[in-house]
Amino acid sequence: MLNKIHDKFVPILNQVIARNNGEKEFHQAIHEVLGSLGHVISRHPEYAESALIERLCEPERQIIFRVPWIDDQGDVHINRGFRVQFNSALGPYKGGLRFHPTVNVGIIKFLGFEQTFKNALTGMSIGGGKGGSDFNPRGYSDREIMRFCQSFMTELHRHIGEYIDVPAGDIGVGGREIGYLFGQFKRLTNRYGAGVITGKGLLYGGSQVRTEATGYGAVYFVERMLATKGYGFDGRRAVVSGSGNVAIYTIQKLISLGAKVVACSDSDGYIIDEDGIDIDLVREIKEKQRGRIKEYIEQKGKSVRYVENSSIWHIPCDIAMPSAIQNELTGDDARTLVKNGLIAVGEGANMPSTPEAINIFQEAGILFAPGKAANAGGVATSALEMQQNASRDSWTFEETENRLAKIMHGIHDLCYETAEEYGVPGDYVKGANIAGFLRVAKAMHALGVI
Ligand code: NDP
Ligand code: 2IT
Repeated sequence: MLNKIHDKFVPILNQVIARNNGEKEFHQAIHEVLGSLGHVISRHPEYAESALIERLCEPERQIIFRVPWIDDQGDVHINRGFRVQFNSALGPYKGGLRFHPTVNVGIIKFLGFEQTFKNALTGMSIGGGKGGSDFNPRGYSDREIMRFCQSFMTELHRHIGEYIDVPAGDIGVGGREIGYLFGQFKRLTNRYGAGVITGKGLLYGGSQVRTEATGYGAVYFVERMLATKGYGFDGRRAVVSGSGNVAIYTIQKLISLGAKVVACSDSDGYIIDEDGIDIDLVREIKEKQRGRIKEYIEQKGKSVRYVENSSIWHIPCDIAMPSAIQNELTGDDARTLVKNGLIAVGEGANMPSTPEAINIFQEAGILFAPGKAANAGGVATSALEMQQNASRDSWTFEETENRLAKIMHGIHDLCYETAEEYGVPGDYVKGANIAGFLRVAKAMHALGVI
């Protein structure tokens, strides 16, 4: 169930669908943004001129390449690598790399499109891009991961640079992978060009708080959103999907602000701990041992259950923070959450709620923070890392976290105020899409037809 869009945009959407055959997540992301722009175009007809919207929907450049690598048994594998350089009106392309078996060009395009608006919302000089591979890192040794990353970078290095395109992590790409990728970049170019990639380790040009930034940032956004209704986190029951980078630091921050997080998951199942999730144990299992979330029950015993083949969103909660993958929260899940008394949703992942789910939340008056606003803390802190690299400086944890909190509050307020200004108060989806669009469109308009 997709929302109606302004008549003017129907041919644009039809062209996107025809030109990007079968790429349903990309169509979905474009449809959602076009669905927010009707009011903008009546106020700013100049942004519909010179095919600006059509240009915005077409990536500036798409690179697809072969990634051959050799496993520990000596067998050769071939994966496919991608980098979609979506929009550079506001700055060099910026966005993560995803290593996951579901990756294809349509997934990378949807992520690059979303990234363009997200990065605009931060107010920093970063354009939008995304990349990755259909490589599934699960079960491979460190050496295999290293050889894969080296092969991936052997091609990618021709296309990136501090002033061109600056990748970072996403699903399946964390500190270990960024280290191998940067190591190979450095070797190929004979330069310590730290500003070419973000999410680096603290010893080699990384920033404090980058690891925590997406999760912490999402919680800061939701905190500000709850405050508009006079609510806080204290004593609230929360469910967070996933148990990767975003989920872990979302849970950690929620707990520190007084919420009780009762469940988290991985792609095999979820755990529910009525005593509240022990985040140090989750970190031990997932970050140190690279294990599965079900191992949590072996260590915890009684109050914990592990459930497979069932939706985590059927657990009653006040606050839901989907932090795993796109379209993980369906219309059915949304109905159940609303029935169970939900008050707010903060999307840590990119596009985790289906369009039907979003409609259900909004119609029920649930506070809903869309991913492109709520999870912008990761990329914003990447931009802070770029800033530190360029000035050869490094800031303390406290200073960096203060900056992150300020940026997230600013993004919240921008979305909130834009929604009011355009006659849709409380609609953070439209607020984020309109505010992000206005920044990109103004820059594109000023730069001419390129
Ligand atoms: P990670 O690889 O660290 O973690 C991903 C988590 O999601 C894992 O626990 C994974 O489980 C789980 N997962 C994947 N697919 C499913 C599924 N179908 N059902 C349930 N769980 C699933 O990735 P991140 O935490 O970095 O990314 C999570 C989301 O946040 C993504 O949408 C990403 O685009 C978005 N994001 C990430 C940012 C970052 O800075 N890292 C910034 C902004 C957004 P399993 O191990 O079983 O695969
Ligand atoms: O989706 C995202 O914003 C990210 N994966 C982080 C991108 C970045 O460049 O830090």
